[in-house]
Amino acid sequence: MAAKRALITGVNGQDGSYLAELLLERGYEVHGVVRRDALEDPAHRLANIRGFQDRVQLHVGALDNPLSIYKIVSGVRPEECYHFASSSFVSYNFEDEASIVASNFTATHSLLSTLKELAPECRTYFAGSSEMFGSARAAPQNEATPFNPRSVYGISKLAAFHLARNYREHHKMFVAAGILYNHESPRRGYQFVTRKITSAVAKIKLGLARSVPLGNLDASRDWGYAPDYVRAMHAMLQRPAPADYVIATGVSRTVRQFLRTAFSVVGLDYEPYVTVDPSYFRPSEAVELRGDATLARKELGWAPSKTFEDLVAEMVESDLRALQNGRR
Ligand code: G4F
Repeated sequence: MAAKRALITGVNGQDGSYLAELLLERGYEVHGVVRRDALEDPAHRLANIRGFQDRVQLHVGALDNPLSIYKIVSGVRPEECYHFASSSFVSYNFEDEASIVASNFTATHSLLSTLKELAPECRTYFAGSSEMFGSARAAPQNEATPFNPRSVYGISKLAAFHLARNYREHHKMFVAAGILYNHESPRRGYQFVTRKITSAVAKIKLGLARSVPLGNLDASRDWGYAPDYVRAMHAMLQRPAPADYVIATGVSRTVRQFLRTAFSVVGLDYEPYVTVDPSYFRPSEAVELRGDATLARKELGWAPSKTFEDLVAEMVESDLRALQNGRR
């Protein structure tokens, strides 16, 4: 039987790279979209796919250029498409608004409208986010919880989520959306709090840094393990019919708990090494963001595989190894 063809936008990001590995293991022909600047700085921008890049067919494209997406989809004719390329940092900086809307909403529209024309049978995954719940009315949140986004990031993701639903309901395309809570790994970007902490722990342990500046230590998040979350995405596209699923562990922890756990991996107490910098503060949630993945457990047979402690340890140990091997 011919291998299934999958197209992944943002294949060099955390989720794109784990998903590419999973699909390769399962015998797919994997195509990935990357921006030209990634090819110009492969040591950094393609680091996540370094181990298997030769098995992924890379296409240079920019999702803000509909013609480039049209050409890629027309050449690949994917049977499954996973759309990750977007702005992923939750910024409250109003100057970022136009670019966030362009990468999260307009680019999703370009991709879906192109798939409708060229590959209407393609099964598509859209990456929604717990930020769409924003200032949530209740915890834990599930697929029926009202959305109440309060960052441009959350608003643009929610608009794209409604667009994805529209393509499913109106154009009868197979479009499934994950409403994903924070998911972390050694491939997480350094701007996110978990990686910022684990890379600082590694530097402090090796005497390369003295402290880490952070925002609100009492902020809480439902943190899971990224490779588990890409398993859920793949399972969504294997269902008889498309739907939306919350993917989360159901347990939230504070930044302080993350810190304590990360420093304990190297036998240190966190307190002497942390400074609080108000510039990292964001509006805090009155109701915590914590997900209820009952539907995914029932319909996708999905469950997280890693404990919080093991996730944190894997990230710290990976950052230590990278420094010891001169990679960071
Ligand atoms: O790691 P974060 O920046 O992730 P955030 O904002 O929750 O967003 C991530 O998860 C979302 C849900 O899946 C995605 F939609 C989104 O794309 C991204 O992947 O911040 C986590 C928490 C926040 O409450 C923040 O206020 O950590 C708090 N925090 C405290 N000090 C900090 C810091 N966050 C960052 N980035 N840097 C700090 O120094």
